[in-house]
Amino acid sequence: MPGVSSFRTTLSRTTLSRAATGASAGLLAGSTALAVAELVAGLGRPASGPVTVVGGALIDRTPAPVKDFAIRTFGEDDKTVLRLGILAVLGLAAVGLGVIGLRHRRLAAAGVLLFGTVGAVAALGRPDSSGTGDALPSMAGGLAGSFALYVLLSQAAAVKAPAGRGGESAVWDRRGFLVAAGVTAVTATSAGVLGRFLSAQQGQGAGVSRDRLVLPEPSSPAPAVPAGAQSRVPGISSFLTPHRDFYRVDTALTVPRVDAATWRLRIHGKGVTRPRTYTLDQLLARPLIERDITLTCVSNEVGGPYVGNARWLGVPLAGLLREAGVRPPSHGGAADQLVARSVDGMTLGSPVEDVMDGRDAMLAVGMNGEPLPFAHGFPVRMVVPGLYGYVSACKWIESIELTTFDAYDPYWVKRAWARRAPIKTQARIDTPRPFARPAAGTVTIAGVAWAQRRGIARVEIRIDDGPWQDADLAAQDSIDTWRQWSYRWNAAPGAHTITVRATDGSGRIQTGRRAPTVPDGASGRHSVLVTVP
Ligand SMILES: Nc1nc2c(c(=O)[nH]1)N[C@H]1C(S)=C(S)[C@@H](COP(=O)(O)O)O[C@H]1N2
Ligand SMILES: [Mo]
Repeated sequence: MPGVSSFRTTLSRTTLSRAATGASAGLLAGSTALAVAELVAGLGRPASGPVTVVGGALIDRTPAPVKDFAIRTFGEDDKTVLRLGILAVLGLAAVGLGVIGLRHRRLAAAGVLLFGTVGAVAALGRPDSSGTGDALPSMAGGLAGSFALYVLLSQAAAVKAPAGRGGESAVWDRRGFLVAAGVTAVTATSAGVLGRFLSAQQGQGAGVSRDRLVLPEPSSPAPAVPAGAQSRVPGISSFLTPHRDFYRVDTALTVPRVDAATWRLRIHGKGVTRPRTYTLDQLLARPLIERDITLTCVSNEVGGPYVGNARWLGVPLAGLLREAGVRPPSHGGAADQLVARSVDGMTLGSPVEDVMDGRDAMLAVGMNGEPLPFAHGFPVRMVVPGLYGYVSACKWIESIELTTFDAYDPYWVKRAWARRAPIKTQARIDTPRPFARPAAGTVTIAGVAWAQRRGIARVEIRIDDGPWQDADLAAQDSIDTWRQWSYRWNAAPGAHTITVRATDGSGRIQTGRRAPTVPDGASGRHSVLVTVP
């Protein structure tokens, strides 16, 4: 029956094109919502934009193992993946609301408002929220999106209405929808572009303040890196890590761009008899130290990439604390925990005893001869040799509070990580790479080993189940830096497992016992499987 089949085709075509109309109305309204929200955020505080605050809220609620998985799998792209994920979910929701709205226009418009409200609530819950104004971008976006969806769907309803009436008005109504869609698209695009522009403008003061910053000479310069500290073996990590290769781990979806001119550091809390607030110029006027220090992330797997070595320039932290009246617990001080807080609301807690025990704990302003890059904490961050980053290396720092471990758990400690986390001795094989196929004969195995505060005294290599053999150590720079090593191996054909272990300066051999990164750092030995053809 040709009549029926042609009827069905017409029906399904109509249904399809109706659904497509609803979906495009939804997507257009969703884009409008996001663009208007970005515009309002750009007028106020860019970090209060909906994708940023919802992403931040999700990061804070991600269980430690999942976060570790994300870092492991996506590495430093984890934030891009999260952003794209949020946009994908929003896109699907927008399509859904658009289609639902074909029948239930008010409900769909209310749905868009609900998404705006979720964003507003997330914004107010951010630790760096600066008040109710942070809810504005999401609310404005929600309202704009809701209005756009209602208008578009009204036009879409008009597209349907003329069936059975005059063909002329059907044409007119379809045009009405297209016009409304076009106006919405242009509005959304302009709002989005303008919002981006305004956000970029806001970061400019910070950029100018960084460009203008001239770092003073250190009163205590770092000794020159010993000539023999940098091995020439191809494929080994360079002794000083260039900025572009330096790992970055933080929860910031948008890198905070802090204007050095308005930046302040406040020192206060338990046992602080002289609370003080410093400007950057005041800090820079003090005697500065320059030191090579290797930074390590607790999320670094055995053999992983989250470790880097830099030349830091900064203000000794112990001196500032003493001036504020702080004494370490061993000298009767009341506070045993120093909580550093950043402009984005991150908190990190270090033992007061450690930062005052004579090690080069500092408020760093320079990294490898330059002001800190924004991603690494401009204008000021903490660096404490011997402690994992999450219990010491606060970037974009804005205050230091003296308290106790009993009284306060900082960010990561609330999320299953240990209160105290000194760095574990580790050695990493940089070359050959896993599953490499080096030719038989002499193969140079090389890598780095670290045990900040203790130094590296020995590195040994084992081929398959053979005996441990001493690797050659490159010169040691300081006990706070990693140390390169290499081993010339006479490789015979076959599959081989190369394993490495280090001994620290106190004579302790790195444990072979495997531990995951949570709660206080991975342990175990790095090994690499290669095939010699
Ligand atoms: N404000 C802030 N500071 C932070 C973090 C963070 O998430 N926010 N992460 C810490 C962690 S876990 C590490 S390992 C180091 C990493 O410093 P980097 O990114 O400069 O290598 O910064 C620390 N400082
Ligand atoms: Mo970390």
